[in-house]
Amino acid sequence: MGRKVIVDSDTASDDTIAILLASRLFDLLGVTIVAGNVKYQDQVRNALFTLEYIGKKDVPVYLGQDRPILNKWRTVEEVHGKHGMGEWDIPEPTKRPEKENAIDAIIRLARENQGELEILAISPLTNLALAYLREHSITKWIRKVWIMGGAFTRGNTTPIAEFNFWVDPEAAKVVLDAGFDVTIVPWETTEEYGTLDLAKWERIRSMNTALSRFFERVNKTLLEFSLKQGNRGSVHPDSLTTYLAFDGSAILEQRKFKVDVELCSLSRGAMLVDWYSKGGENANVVLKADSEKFYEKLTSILSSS
Ligand SMILES: [Ca+2]
Repeated sequence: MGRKVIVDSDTASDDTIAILLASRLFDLLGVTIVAGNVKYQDQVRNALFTLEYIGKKDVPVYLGQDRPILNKWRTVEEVHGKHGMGEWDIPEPTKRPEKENAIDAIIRLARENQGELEILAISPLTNLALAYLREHSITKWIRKVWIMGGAFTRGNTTPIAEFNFWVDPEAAKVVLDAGFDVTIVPWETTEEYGTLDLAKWERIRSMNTALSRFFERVNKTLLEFSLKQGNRGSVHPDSLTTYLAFDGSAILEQRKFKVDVELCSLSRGAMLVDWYSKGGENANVVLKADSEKFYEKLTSILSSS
């Protein structure tokens, strides 16, 4: 079996592709749902439907926090579509979520798989922060935490804050200070190396498989939004992070820094990277990645159906 992971997700558009990649590249023990992109019940439905669609109905979905610790946040249907799946009005899934809460599930799975479990946190960090506050030992049990989040030069939600950190900066601070082995793939890196331009979209379109059609439909609004923002294509932070967790050779530059998060006022949610830190480094930050390797793996999976 492959490496054991939990995907912690605010399931909408690119999250579903990250779940697909995780199900093909890792031993996916569960998907935990946390407040973020769109309405909570839509996210739950999207995750259940995705697992059914990709033939992974046996992967459990656990419901976690339906709001951040303190913040009043807003959902971003304009990025992901009315219900988070582009314009696709997905059919009602038959799969149901587990009765066990996501925070209990994270702690239990970490305990049962000590030294093995990795968390792919492609969402606000509320679930993971609360799991840590309940059971501090998870920092020793969990092998690695991969975080898609944070911006330190330009934000996608405020001038300096990336969405996941902005939704729950308190949770991000708890997780960064906890002592996990953390690798962060920040917004800037995902925008630079996780963008699929129109030529890449055309190649995916021409595959015409069940999974390529799934990709097109769930990411339709995301593509339109990204183009309107002036980007050259759709940005795929969650799936890039999932791929980089799988293939370390596709991480072309990373550095250990002391990383913190701003909790106040205008810069709330900004990631503070101490570029000249000498001691106290708490996170590995991915600065450059191999976008072609990512695209090749993604397309090989999309064409495999
Ligand atoms: Ca996400």
